[in-house]
Amino acid sequence: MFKEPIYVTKPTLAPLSDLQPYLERIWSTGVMTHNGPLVQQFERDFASWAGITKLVAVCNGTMAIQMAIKALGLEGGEIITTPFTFIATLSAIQWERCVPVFVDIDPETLNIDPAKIEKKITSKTLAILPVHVFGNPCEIEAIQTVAQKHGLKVIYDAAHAVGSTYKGKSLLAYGDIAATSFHATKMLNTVEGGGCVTANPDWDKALRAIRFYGFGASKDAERQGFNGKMTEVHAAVGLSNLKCLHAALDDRRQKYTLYHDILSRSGHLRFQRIDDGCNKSYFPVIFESEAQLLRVEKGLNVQNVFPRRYFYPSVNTFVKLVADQSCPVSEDISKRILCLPLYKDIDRETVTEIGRMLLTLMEG
Ligand code: T4K
Repeated sequence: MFKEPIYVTKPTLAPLSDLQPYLERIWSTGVMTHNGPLVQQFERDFASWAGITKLVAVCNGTMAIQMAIKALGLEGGEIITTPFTFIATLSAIQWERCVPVFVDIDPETLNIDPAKIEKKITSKTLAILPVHVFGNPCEIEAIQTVAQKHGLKVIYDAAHAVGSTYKGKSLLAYGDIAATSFHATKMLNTVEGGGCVTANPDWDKALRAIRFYGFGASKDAERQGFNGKMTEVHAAVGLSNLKCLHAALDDRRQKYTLYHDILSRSGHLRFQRIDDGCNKSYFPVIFESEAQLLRVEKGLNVQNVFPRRYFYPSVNTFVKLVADQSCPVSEDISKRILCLPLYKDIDRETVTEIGRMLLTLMEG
């Protein structure tokens, strides 16, 4: 049994001494927010790190999705999305008065199944909003083909996708707009934070106006907006953490492989089928049944290990929020999937020990 509890994740943090100079700048100038110099620097440095044109830094990942919907003028329409996601995807859609239409997932990749999208398109459909689940790239070409055929916009929920690539480019470069998260639990964190990425200058301009109450360069409000700003303090945390991002990604890949090597010895566990460009930021394990998962989870909890059921329940089953729409694959996987502890500060011995504990519990 571990002395201290081991949770599913821990923030990746740069040494405090790297943050200090940024904070001193803020304290000396008094510029704390409103698109200040550190937010602008974070946008430039992150864009250059990821090899994307531009980033619009915002206050969180949920707001990034909402802003993307607003910038593309989709309010009130139907948006096709995945049920296998965090509730934030749904809430962003609903706050923009859009109707979520769920399309089931591929049981191997855990991403939206593009072959099932077309059947759900109606005259009210305006966009497709897939999620790159656990940083694993969606079937981008197939989604683009359906979108183009029906004149739909594509917004990727890329909350997990920092550090993932697809065909040699950052995964954030795909879609009309990609919305990511810089939450404390994500690969790159600004405490709370998020960002929108688009190659279209008009949408980029719209996003910048929306995040600042709808104001553009003039004093007149150019459009409807709200307060979606990232603060200077959050950008400072992001700038210092950005310097450790490559190392954090390497570390994550190694520990992912370690878990995979150990757990592959069980003939009863299944893993997400991932593309080479996946950032391996999460380690999900799929059990044969929910009963088996609950038994193993309980056993790990006794050893002071606290994995998380991402994502459970399947979002289409939140019946107080959405009309009943059956998605059997997502509902089934949601009940059988558990994400194991994986983060920078967890050492290889602990990963090995958790892997072994899990194998033993499987036998019990
Ligand atoms: N789209 C998708 C697909 C998402 O997964 C998310 C967020 C979003 C959109 C929206 O992005 P944001 O608006 O959040 O930027 C967590 C995160 O809060 C959430 O960001 C994330 N997805 C979701 C998958 O996981 P919880 O409820 O599991 O968080 P919590 O607080 O239980 O944290 C998990 C573990 O992390 C804790 O056991 C301990 C550790 N932790 C957490 C925090 C907050 C720390 O060590 N320090 C911390 O400050 O939702």
